[in-house]
Amino acid sequence: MRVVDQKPTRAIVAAVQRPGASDVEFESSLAELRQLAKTLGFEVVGTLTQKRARLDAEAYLGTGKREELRALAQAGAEVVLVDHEISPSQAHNLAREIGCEVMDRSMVILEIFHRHARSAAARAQVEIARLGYMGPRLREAAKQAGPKDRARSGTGGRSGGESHGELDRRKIRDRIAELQKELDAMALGRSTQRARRQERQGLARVALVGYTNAGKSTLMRALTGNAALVADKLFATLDTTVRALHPGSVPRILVSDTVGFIKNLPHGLVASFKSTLDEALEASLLAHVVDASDAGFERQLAVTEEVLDEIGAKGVPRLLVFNKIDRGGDAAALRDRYPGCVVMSARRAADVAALREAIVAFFRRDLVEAELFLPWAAQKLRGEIFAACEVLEERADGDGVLLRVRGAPEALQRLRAVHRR
Ligand SMILES: Nc1nc2c(ncn2[C@@H]2O[C@H](COP(=O)(O)OP(=O)(O)O)[C@@H](O)[C@H]2O)c(=O)[nH]1
Ligand SMILES: [Mg+2]
Repeated sequence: MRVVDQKPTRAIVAAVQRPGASDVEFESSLAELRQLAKTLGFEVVGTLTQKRARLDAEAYLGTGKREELRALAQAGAEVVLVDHEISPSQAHNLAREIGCEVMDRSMVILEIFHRHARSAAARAQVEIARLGYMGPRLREAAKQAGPKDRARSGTGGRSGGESHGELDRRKIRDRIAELQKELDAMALGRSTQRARRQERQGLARVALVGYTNAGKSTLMRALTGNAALVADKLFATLDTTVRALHPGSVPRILVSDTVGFIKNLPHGLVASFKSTLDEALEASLLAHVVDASDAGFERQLAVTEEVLDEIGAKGVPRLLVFNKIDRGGDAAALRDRYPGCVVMSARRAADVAALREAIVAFFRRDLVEAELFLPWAAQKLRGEIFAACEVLEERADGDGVLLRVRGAPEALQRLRAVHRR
């Protein structure tokens, strides 16, 4: 939706605190929304909150607060992010009154999922959720457009008396049905997907999973540095959230940053969240990043593991990473309780180096030695072999080169298969 280049979109976060919500819950939800906004590349320039028994039926905030928000927005903000799911008419009225765009929590989250959806299934699932969300909003817009709109109906091929709103509603319904059919067909084609996955699993891939704000993107940057984007054709469709570990290693290890878990995930978005997370299944190692300084980390850890099981990642090996230990948490107790875990701070270079070592060690663990014969006619494969394996010895041998290599069994198998083609 917004392409962020040099200048980030300035956003204001606005929220009503109802009597049921404790200060801690309220603050934590706001902090999460700010982090979600940052994930979208927004710069949060202000926050406006109000204690109120009920959300204002007309425009979410009370009249006085709306005035305040308008002044704040006019001082330099392009979008207001509301920390609730609000109705289309509330959003519409608020936007009109304060004179800038309004996004509610669901819309912010949908935008993030949209950016993370890679597989055809994830894209279809997110699109369905987006259409479900957009539907009522288009209707609201049509209603606001009012009689003018209706007067034009009956022309231009529309059946008599059908307004733009009704037409859009029908189009959306049809599109959702179509996407649902596609999804069903994909479910039938699962076995081919699995095969493709296995092929990819032969490559060394580690996916960072965990809650929003745990430090995944920070660790991603720290682990991959300014390494060039991965230009492997297998990953041509992937974006900047996949990068090579830097400094490099043999075999080359790819790190991917997955969509974060969200504490306040609107119910209607659960299915699209899970489908978007399914890229984690393509990794052979999941680095589960936990904010050790968060009082609720144990519950977050449990929820993450549950959902990973649900999407079929139960068998994928884990590396538990307790991050932000500089902010709090008991390192000794964590090491004791979760054997094999890494306790660290992304702010300490030595800790990042230790995490890198743990990841490299994982992929080294089950490397095997093998000999590959590369005929002179197949020298194009050389680069691929050197990227996937450590080459221990190289000997010219009659019709080609004999390479003694060390690599992952799956990678060796894949190379042999390509070789034979
Ligand atoms: N104190 C501290 N802050 C961290 C650490 N790692 C990340 N952060 C901060 O936590 C916030 C969320 O980090 P981010 O990487 O965006 O989290 P993500 O949502 O999991 O991708 C950012 O403000 C980071 O600067 C850490 O080890 N210590
Ligand atoms: Mg992130």
